[in-house]
Amino acid sequence: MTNTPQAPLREFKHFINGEFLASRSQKTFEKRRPSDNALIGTIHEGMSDEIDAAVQAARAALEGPWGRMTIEERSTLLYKVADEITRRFDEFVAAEMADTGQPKTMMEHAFIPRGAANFKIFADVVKNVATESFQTPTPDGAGALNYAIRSPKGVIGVICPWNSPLLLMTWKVAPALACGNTVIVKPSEETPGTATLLGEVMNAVGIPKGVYNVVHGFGPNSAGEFLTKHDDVDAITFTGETKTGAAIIKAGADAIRDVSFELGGKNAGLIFADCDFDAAIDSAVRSVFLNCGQVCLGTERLYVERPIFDRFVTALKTRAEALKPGSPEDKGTTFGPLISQEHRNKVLSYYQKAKAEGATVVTGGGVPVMTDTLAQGSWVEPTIWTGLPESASVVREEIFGPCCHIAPFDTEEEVIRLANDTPYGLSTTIWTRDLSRAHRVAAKVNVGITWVNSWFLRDLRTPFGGAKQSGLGREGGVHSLEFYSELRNVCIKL
Ligand code: NAD
Ligand code: 6OH
Repeated sequence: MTNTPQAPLREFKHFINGEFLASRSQKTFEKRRPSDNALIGTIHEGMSDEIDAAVQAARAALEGPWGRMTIEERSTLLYKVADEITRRFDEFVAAEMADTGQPKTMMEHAFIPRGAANFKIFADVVKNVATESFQTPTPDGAGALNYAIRSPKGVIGVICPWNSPLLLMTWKVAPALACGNTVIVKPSEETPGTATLLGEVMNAVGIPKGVYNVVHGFGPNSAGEFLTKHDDVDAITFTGETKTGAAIIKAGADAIRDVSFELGGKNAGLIFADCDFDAAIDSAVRSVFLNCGQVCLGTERLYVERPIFDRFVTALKTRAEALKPGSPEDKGTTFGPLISQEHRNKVLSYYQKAKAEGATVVTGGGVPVMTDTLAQGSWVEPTIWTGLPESASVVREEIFGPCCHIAPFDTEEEVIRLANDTPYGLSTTIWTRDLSRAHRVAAKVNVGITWVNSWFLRDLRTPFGGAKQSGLGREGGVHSLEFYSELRNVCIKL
């Protein structure tokens, strides 16, 4: 195991109207690296002055060259954004790796390529989606033609989490820009890196100033809250915790501001005895432990049909114990740290609660032994519990850590009831070779996304979002266009 190399201290400034700016208040806060808790930079904290400046720049850009561009011209520029991210691939990988501590291989193969791909996908979607039109009968027999026009919604506030920063931010910024809006991004206070680099990319490819703005800071009484309360912001798109979503709705209630929310989850995996066992185990290892369990679509509840329960628990334990925590740069590292010491305290408090509530700890439950500087990082062990009732807090509450509870089930009806017994409704995975059962169960689990014999297999044209407390609205493909544009009807009497 090697230490993570020291990097020069970075200063993360806001990106407003095409320029990198310090906070007027000069307030800054520290960015520490999750793998070893080393100080890697200072972040300027934006307050209402910075949000005001960014909103003004974004509003002005709507009236400027950006507002006059054709869809073709905008799409061409978005392709250039994607190409420039790819050209500066190593810098994006390094920035996200430093911010999150997750293995380089995962950044290289999944998260950063997807950040670039989002721009191409939405450039294509916006060019290829038609709007509806109707021939309407009229009493004089001449008729009328009704058709719809999409226009930009305006200035969009984009509030982001830390768990896969570039992927989740561009999944919102790309369709917003494709539809002709301008944006103010408030990255998570934990992950300033790639949002800041994207400002350089925007300037390099000629995105007009004021179209893409970034204001760093926290949520309450800081950049996040000031953005959600600003009178001249037309809509807020947010990914993060359910309780933060509630605060954002309250902040925008008087202004009747439109919102799109991707929120928390407590996702279930349903493993039937007839499944492809090895494939189900491979998938469970990913869905429970990828990104150190900090994936909204991850699985924290597994229900396994009784005939294969013991075999499944043993196999997942073996695989969990084979994960290799280490420096994100090491090729052999397969398991990263949690995002921060604060989040580690939260996850470890659930590890304690599970024991107090009577769990059988199949594996993990503590902190791994790390050497040298890595000993200071926010590491926890991959953890599996069995034996808890459904009322236990680790079975009910979103932990957002590398852990799961596994329970046996006997019938299809029972497992559907267990899967749905949660205030959340983001995603489910179903493992079975019985196609009829797969369709039947998929129709009955109340979630936004169900994967059958797979997990995190994404087609970016599909509707994405959560049921119940896991979200409001859908994004993806044409569904993103619905949110990021104002659809207006024109009725022409013929
Ligand atoms: P969080 O809600 O704590 O923070 C998200 C963002 O909101 C941050 O930028 C934060 O500064 C900001 N914020 C916090 N309070 C605010 C306020 N009052 N007003 C305005 N902004 C505020 O979430 P997190 O801890 O960064 O991310 C983890 C959570 O995100 C988990 O619950 C996870 O399930 C969820 N998530 C959901 C999806 C999805 O697609 N459904 C995807 C990723 C993460
Ligand atoms: C959450 O942590 C990951 C969400 C992923 C997506 O929104 C996506 O589009 O793949």
